[in-house]
Amino acid sequence: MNTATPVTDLAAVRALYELPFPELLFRAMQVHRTHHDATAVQLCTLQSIKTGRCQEDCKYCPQSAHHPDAALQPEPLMATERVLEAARAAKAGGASRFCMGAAWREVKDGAQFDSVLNTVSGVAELGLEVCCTLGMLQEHQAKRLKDAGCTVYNHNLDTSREFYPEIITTRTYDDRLETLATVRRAGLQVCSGGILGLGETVEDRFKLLHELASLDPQPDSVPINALVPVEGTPMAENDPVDPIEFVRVIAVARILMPRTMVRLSAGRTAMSAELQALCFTAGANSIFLGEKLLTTPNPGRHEDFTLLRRLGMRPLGGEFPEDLSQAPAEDTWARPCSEGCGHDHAEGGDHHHHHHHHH
Ligand code: SAM
Ligand code: DTB
Ligand code: SF4
Repeated sequence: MNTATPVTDLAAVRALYELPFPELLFRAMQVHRTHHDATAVQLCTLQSIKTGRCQEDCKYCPQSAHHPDAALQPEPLMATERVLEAARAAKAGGASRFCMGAAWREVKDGAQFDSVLNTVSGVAELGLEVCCTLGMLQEHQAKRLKDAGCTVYNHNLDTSREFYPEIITTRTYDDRLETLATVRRAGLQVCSGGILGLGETVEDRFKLLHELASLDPQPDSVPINALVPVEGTPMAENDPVDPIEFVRVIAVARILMPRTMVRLSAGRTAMSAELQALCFTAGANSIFLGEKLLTTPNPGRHEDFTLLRRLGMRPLGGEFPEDLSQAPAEDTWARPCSEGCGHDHAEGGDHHHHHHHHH
C-alpha cells in the first residue's frame, strides 16, 4: 500500500508539467527507478461482465443509456462460468490481473451482486489478481467484495472537479470521492485515474493530477485513458490528445505518485509504438492486454508482446507466455503498417483493430 506523500500545490504540479520535456522525462525516470523495475509492465485484462444500458450520462461512454445512438449490444450480467472461461483465457494469454466492469450506476444487494461475488472468488482461485469496477458502492458491499477475494476497486475521478459537471451530471465529484473512501476503509486497494481528450484544459489536468496525488493514501494504481471517440456519443468528434502532452501527464503522475502503478489505459490503438515507448519511459508500468477493453478495441496480445520484446521489456511478475516464449526472429518483428497508420503489426498478424481517425 502506498504511504502518504504530501503534495505541495497546484502551482507545483504546473511547474512540473511545464518543465522542458527532457528535464521532465529525466525526473520521471529517476523516480520510476527508485520505486519500480523500469523494465517490467503489469498486464491486466478487462472483461465487461454487464454491458450497456447504464443510467449514468458520462458523455464519453458508449455504455450510457443516454446515448442510444452508440452502436452497442447491451448484455445482461454474465454467468460466473462464462466469466471464468474468459479469466482462464486471460491468464493463459499472459495477464496477471483480471478487471471486471459492470455498467451499473451503483451496486445493489441481491442475486446479481451475489453472482458477482461468486465470480470474484472463482477468478481469485485461478491465481489472478482481481479488480472490480461496478459503480458506487457501500461499505458492507466493499467488505463483501474483499472477503470474496477482490483486491482492487476501480473508480475514476476522470477529470477536475470544475470540469466534471460538463461531462457527467448524474453524479457528483463528491460521490466519487466518497466511494473511494469507502473502498479504502474496507481494505481494498484503490485504482483511480482519468481520461484525457474530453475537451479539458491543461489546468483541468493539473487539478486532476493534484486530486489523485492528494488522496491519502495515494491510489495504488492510476489509469490514464485517452478518449476513444465512439460514434453516437457526444464526444465522437473530439480532437485527439496531443501526444507530447499525454506523455507529460504520465510523467507528472509518476513524479507525484512514486509508488503507484501508472496504467497506460484506453486509447492505445491510436498510439504509435514510439509514443507508447515514451509513455513507458516516462513511468507508465501497466497496460491492458487483449484485443478488447470493455467495449472498444485494444491492440492484440501478439502486437503487445512484440512491442515489449522490441523494447527489451517484460511482463511484471511473469514470463512471456508459452506461445510467444521464443525470441522472435528478425523477420517476425513488427513493422510499420503498410496502410501508413503508424502502428506496428507482427508479420502475418491479423490484429488490425484500429480506429483510424480521419480529419
Ligand atoms: N461504470 C463504472 C464507473 O464508471 O466507474 C465502471 C466502468 S467505466 C467504463 C470505467 C472508466 O472507463 C471510466 O471512468 C472512464 O475513465 C473510462 N472510459 C469509458 N469510456 C471511455 C472512452 N470512450 N474512452 C476512454 N475511456 C473511457
Ligand atoms: C479505466 O480507467 N479504463 C478501463 C478500466 N478503467 C475499467 C476502461 C476503459 C474503457 C474504454 C471504453 C470501452 O471499451 O468501453
Ligand atoms: Fe456507466 Fe461507467 Fe459508462 Fe459512466 S463510464 S456511463 S458509469 S459504464
